[in-house]
Amino acid sequence: MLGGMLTTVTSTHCPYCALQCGMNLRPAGEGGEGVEVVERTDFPVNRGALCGKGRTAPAVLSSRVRLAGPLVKNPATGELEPATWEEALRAVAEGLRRTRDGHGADAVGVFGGGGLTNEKAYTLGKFARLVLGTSQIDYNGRFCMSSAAAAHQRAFGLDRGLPFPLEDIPRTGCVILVGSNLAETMPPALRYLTELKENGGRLIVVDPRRTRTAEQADLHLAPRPGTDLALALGLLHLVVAEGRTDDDFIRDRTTGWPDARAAAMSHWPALVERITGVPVPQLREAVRVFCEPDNAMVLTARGPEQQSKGTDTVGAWINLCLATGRAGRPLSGYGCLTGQGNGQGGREHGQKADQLPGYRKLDDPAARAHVAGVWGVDPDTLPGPGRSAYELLDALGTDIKALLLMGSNPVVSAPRAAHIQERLESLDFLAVADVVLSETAALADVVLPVTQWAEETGTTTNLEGRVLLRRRAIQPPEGVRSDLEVLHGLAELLGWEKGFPTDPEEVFDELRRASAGGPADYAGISYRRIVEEDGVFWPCPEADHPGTPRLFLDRFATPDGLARFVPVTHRAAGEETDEEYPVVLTTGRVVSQYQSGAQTRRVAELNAAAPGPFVELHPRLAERLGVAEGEPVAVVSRRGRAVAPARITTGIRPDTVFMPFHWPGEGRANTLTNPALDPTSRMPEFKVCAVRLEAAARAGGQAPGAGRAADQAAGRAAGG
Ligand SMILES: Nc1nc2c(c(=O)[nH]1)N[C@H]1C(S)=C(S)[C@@H](COP(=O)(O)OP(=O)(O)OC[C@H]3O[C@@H](n4cnc5c(=O)[nH]c(N)nc54)[C@H](O)[C@@H]3O)O[C@H]1N2
Ligand SMILES: Nc1nc2c(c(=O)[nH]1)N[C@H]1C(S)=C(S)[C@@H](COP(=O)(O)OP(=O)(O)OC[C@H]3O[C@@H](n4cnc5c(=O)[nH]c(N)nc54)[C@H](O)[C@@H]3O)O[C@H]1N2
Ligand code: SF4
Ligand SMILES: [Mo]
Repeated sequence: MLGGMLTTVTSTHCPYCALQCGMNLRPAGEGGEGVEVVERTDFPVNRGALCGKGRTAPAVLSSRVRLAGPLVKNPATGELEPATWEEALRAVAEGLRRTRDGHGADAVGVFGGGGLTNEKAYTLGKFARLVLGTSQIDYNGRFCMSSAAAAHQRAFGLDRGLPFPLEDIPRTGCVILVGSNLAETMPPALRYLTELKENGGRLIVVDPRRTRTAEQADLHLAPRPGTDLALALGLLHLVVAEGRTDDDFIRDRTTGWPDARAAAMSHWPALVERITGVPVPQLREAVRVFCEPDNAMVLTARGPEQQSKGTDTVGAWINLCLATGRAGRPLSGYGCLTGQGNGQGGREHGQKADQLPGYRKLDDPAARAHVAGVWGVDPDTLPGPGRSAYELLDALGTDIKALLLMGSNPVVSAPRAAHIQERLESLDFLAVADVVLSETAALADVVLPVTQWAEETGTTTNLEGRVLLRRRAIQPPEGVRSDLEVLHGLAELLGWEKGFPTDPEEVFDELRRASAGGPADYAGISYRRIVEEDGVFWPCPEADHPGTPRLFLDRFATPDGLARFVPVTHRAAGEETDEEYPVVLTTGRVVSQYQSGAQTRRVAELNAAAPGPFVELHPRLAERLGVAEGEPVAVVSRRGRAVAPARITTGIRPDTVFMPFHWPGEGRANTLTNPALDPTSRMPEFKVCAVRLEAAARAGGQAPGAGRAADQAAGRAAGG
């Protein structure tokens, strides 16, 4: 049952992706106890447009699909059974305390999410460091945009996904969109690219698949997955060879060009064609289209970033921007299209292993002193940096014996998921706070059901760095509590009477103070300003500061104000194809499901549109394998085997197959993926691993050797 009655229309934002579309909610349902989404045209980012996920988001508020009350595992039966909140919170506090007392504070881990509001992410980080005293906290954003974040830091001294608002895109001359399928992952944002073309600007899309986004492009480059680094270096080589560098910009605004230039010059066009599969004439055309207009942008998303060389890859695209003077100037620059609802804010306020609020570094003594001051503790009591997300999950059951998880479903979304599932099962104690019984929550000792977007207030920071307010439109049902209430209750049971308020605005005001003077400075932002100004762009250090929609126009955020070229060279993926595993698997998304699917797989309309997993493959590969459209294909990697129906299309490279990762079970793409980590960002290589294919119907046993023959066929197709 849903709670109290809603009387007026409430302006708020979508619970899902980083576009954070504005929407209005109004009462719906027989007794007016539910809500429905109605158009909100006054919010500039989406101007009323929504995708199907946003439109149907209220369906997850229904008692039919959500958790109604806490669950505690009965040790006798191993089954989760209903419990009171008092019992559940006591069980969690007890589980965490027992582990800490027996094995030390670092035996307790915390895993957060980029979907959590700023208030929740901030409180979760504070809870881990103060109440639990553990260094072992990280979050799923590590799996998302961490490589772009690291490259941003390295080149510009600051990481904000887009250094300019989306509204600048239609006014530039050319956009290179690298590994983003915007048409499916942020549909209302496609408008910016359409307007770009209407204004005479050009669009280049880099994707191994001819996606709905690539279909919009003037030029589509389809590299072999995992070769974007070589591609960007090849383009930079041609920029130099054709005399298209902006030497004044390089001299006045950057450092490190000679080394970066030398590194690029060893990537000859013919070599780059051989590595990437992109023909030299297309490379030349891309350089011409990018360099001819006065302004241009490069935007990356998960394609080039989710690689074991993602940081260097993004670095190479940044180098291309810097060498051509397309950064730190109006209508030009590099940006990363962040993914999760609070993908930007969630990486700024301390749920990351090495971080304190305001995007401060945990190992910086001044940062520790400042934040400890706000928290009223001795800086020496703050733990140091911990492990990255995959390393943390991989340590479950060994070094880390208890875990508190809030806002992620790693059983479906972590790389090498069968192994991670085993690690989760081997824990002494697992507590999960979620809105539904996700695949990960189902493994927990205690499940804490929490309120959802429309039932609570909090801020998110969208992909532009615009801080927004989501507002409560409806009373939550009886049996659930907010994440802030959960952390407050646990803190109290663990001896912290104060310091964990449950009122989001009170938390935000503390976050403002904690972030003051840091790189992501929210000090001047208030709930009231956000509402009055359609969001406020950080940094915003003072109440009378206008916020900063555009960064780097005068100087970059490095100590000397100059952008830093980083010399990078191409290297192989963590796992290359070979005779046994001759095909490249890449993974990603479809428009009608979100992430691990925990929420969207519970919405009938979305399931009708995207009912299950599939393996996208080229007709040539399908034919040699002997599978027809819709027939089951087994995809086998060194980590495991997944089976899903074939979806045959000429829109993919013949040496590559694609699987979306939204489903658990037999078709789980992450059973296959390789957790090779980027050395800087610790991003796992979701976008590249080596697999072989088998026609699953025949590989079952009746025809021994058939699978093997099919593998070899796949190998020939891949080679050809
Ligand atoms: N419908 C929907 N929308 C979403 C989400 C969702 O789950 N569903 N999730 C949100 C989140 S958290 C994120 S991070 C964003 C992600 O948004 P995107 O990055 O747009 O999504 P992906 O589908 O992961 O990857 C984009 C493209 O990268 C391509 N690709 C694969 N390998 C490579 C490669 O080696 N190089 C290049 N250049 N491209 C490659 C894929 O073919 C794919 O078309 O979407 C957000 N929006
Ligand atoms: N193979 C492959 N794997 C990938 C990717 C890929 O491209 N390929 N992409 C990666 C990327 S970019 C991402 S971002 C991750 C995402 O993968 P996950 O981290 O699994 O993200 P979600 O599915 O959004 O999980 C969020 C969970 O938290 C719950 N939840 C939602 N809101 C709240 C809240 O406010 N509080 C609490 N307590 N719970 C909440 C949801 O119901 C859901 O169960 O997947 C990664 N995995
Ligand atoms: S594009 Fe993203 S924010 Fe907008 S409605 Fe869809 S999921 Fe929600
Ligand atoms: Mo993401």
